[in-house]
Amino acid sequence: MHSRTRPFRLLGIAGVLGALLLTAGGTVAAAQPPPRPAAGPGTNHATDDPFTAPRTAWWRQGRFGLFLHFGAYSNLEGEYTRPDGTVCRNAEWIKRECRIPDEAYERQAATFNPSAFDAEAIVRAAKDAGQRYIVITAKHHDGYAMWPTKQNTWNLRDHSAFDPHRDILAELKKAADAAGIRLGFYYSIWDWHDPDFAAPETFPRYKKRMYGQLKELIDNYDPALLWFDGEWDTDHPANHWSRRDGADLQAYLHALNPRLVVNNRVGKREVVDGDFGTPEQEIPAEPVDGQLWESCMTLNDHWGFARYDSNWKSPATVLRNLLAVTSRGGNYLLNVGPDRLGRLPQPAVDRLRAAGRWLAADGRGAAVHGAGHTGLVAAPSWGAVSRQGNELYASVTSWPATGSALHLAARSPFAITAARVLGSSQQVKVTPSGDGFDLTPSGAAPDPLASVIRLTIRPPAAAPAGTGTGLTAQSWANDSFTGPPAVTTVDPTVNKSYRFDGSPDPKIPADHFSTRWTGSIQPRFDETYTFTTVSDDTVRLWIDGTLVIDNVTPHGPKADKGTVTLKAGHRHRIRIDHTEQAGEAYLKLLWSSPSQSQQIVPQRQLYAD
Ligand code: FHN
Repeated sequence: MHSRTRPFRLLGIAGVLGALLLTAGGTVAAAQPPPRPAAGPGTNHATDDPFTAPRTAWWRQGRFGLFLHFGAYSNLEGEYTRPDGTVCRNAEWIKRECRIPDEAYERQAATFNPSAFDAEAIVRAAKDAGQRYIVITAKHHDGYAMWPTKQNTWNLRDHSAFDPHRDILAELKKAADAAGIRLGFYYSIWDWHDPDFAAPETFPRYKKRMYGQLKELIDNYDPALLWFDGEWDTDHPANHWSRRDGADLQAYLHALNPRLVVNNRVGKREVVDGDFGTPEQEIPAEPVDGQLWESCMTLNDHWGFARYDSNWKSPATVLRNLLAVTSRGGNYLLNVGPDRLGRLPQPAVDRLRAAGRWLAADGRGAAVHGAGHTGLVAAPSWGAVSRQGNELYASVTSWPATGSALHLAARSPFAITAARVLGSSQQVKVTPSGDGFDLTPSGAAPDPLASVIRLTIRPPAAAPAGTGTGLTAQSWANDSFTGPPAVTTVDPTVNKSYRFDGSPDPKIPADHFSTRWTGSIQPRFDETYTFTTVSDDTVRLWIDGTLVIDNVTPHGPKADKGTVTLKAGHRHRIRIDHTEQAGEAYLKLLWSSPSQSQQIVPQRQLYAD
């Protein structure tokens, strides 16, 4: 079997003429250089609040995605027999963990022929599962690109036995668009194959090719999301990726496509990196401070296909995980590894379909799609509670014995005006009890996997939305608030991602500056609010003169939080002091309460006074 390589003489001509493209009329137009990202003093890279931005709405409301690990490693289906006859098992790490020599791995990749890859079947499986987005590995650590990249010949078009007229990412994009499913690409920064990756002096050449590949993916397939990986410090080969690299890449990507959603592995998984955190094979016990998050998990025990791995999670486990994640305000990205022909394993399809059937029945999908965390109640032991509008969805995985009650502890006074078991005509008695309510269903659980009681509530009273314009912001070109402020303005929100190069104003250098915000903050609920700051280097927060957050030890990107009871509609005094010494700089102010989901404090609730 041979691997195809492009006619390099054509590249030579193009090289001589520079990056020139023939337009439709045969005239020659200069290729558009990539847009230059905003940079330098006065730049704030935060363009919106991922918790509320239209840009992330599809992701936050979708809640449930399909992860696909598919690459040259899939061709081995999780097993490699060495020349000495010993058998080594691994999936997507098989080259490295089984110490397959480069030429042997390239030789096997040249036989890769996923001829049965059926994009419509894959999209249908995701849709039938109730998954609203798909993330497929465009390039994993082995460096093998699953699209016809022009940056090298180590890809499915130029180095395989696959039909050279097909493009599986284009096929998947077309099928996903037709089905209303968003498509994202996983991209590994760590690259075991690129000859320029390992040495620090050649790493810039690798980065140039990486930027070129990412621009190809964005230009040719318009992904809604980029899911980076392989950002961590490691060796074999040494990974020189830095936080500054991550900051530069984020700016570059958003200059190419401001709508793009990006995960935190674009940097180094800090709370300021990308739009969402990525806990892996685990579910955080409660909402994550300061950043959206998505739990990614395998459906069996491997990311890539392994023919011997039949340890599939049950539909009950998949649903419990999905309901737990949703109730804590997260997303669930569940992985399947297609086999060497590109097919989804039938046991995986069956389990995805079971989850989708449950979501599609009796309106239960509303407990997940568009739902999220509620602070109105304590997380129960018998299941999970999510909120959508004025409906609470009590998803019960431990149904009570007939006549016994489920207790729901309230964290703020609200009323339950109706209660209904979805998929059943049985009654639910709602009784005020202690710190909340007792819910007593009259019959048996209507569903063996999980049963949902929809509670219609009269939520705590809310003061009218504010009319604020933001806080007064004084900034100094020193990190000690010394002398008259260099700049005084009104900031609509406190949402600053200066990263390495930005600052509050073009007149203020990127290092050694300080900012003081003052004014008043107007809550809409009579509740205990949790204030979260995301800061670098230091932060102090006062509400009505009380110090609520005090972190004056210079630090890297960090979330701190404190609580204070506020009065609905009242304008509470607020002051925030932020100092930046050197390196990266951030300051974000978020709030949450039993009735208020976590967000950057919005402009209309801030007053400059
Ligand atoms: O090394 C990878 C692994 O192969 C897989 O892609 C997971 C999925 O997120 N990420 C890395 C391990 O954290």
